[in-house]
Amino acid sequence: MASKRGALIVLEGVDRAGKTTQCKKLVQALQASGRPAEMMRFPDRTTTIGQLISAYLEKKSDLEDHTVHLLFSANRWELVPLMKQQLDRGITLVVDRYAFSGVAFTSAKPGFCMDWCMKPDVGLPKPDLVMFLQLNPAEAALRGQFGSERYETSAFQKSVQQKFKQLMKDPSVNWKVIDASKNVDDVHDDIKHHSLNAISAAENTPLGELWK
Ligand code: ADP
Ligand code: 2DT
Repeated sequence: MASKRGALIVLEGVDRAGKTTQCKKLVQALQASGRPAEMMRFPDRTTTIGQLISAYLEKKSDLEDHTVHLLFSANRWELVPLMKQQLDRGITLVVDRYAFSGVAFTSAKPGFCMDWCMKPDVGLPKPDLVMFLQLNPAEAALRGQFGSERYETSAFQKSVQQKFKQLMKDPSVNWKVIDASKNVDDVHDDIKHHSLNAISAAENTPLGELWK
């Protein structure tokens, strides 16, 4: 009998909402309970495309806005074969940002519509669960200052938050909003609860295609 597939679980949210902290904790908890799991993050700055993106985010290079949007998408597509292979092997993937960040960040720039921004990511592996870590800007500020990378300003993050709100209206995606203002362990409990449900459901359903 073929082994059951792993689930594709994505964490999204604004800057400092706790995405990275929670992805790591979820992977550890899943592994500790005997469920194979691996963490991924986008952008994956280790590939050749990822290095171009990283230089752009660090403001070491400038890239035209459409071009960098397509590079972010290409950075996901280049990892699709590996993602599918791991999911097929029963490994659950816990992903820090995905196509939703892609659309929210680019469509927050002047002159971009969400429809255009979604197009390059149509057909990517569809997450079984997308958790949006909700945190208001005042609480995020208590967790530290903005860094110096591109997009790390409160005005831009505010527009990004609005774009995420619009994306979350799409019923074709299994969104769950998580209250990220709670302490790390309580947030983890919520995330684990939704993840275990998604892992069970994914075992009996084929992997979907995003926005198709
Ligand atoms: P993100 O990946 O969303 O930007 P991080 O996981 O890097 O967020 O967390 C940002 C900062 O907030 C870190 O210093 C982290 O230790 C802290 N942090 C994360 N989760 C919480 C929480 N639930 N309560 C308080 N501080 C938190
Ligand atoms: P971190 O590495 O700190 O998460 O920041 N972004 C991300 C985009 O503009 N488009 C995308 O497709 C993705 C995945 C969000 C990465 C920054 O890059 C932005 C913050």
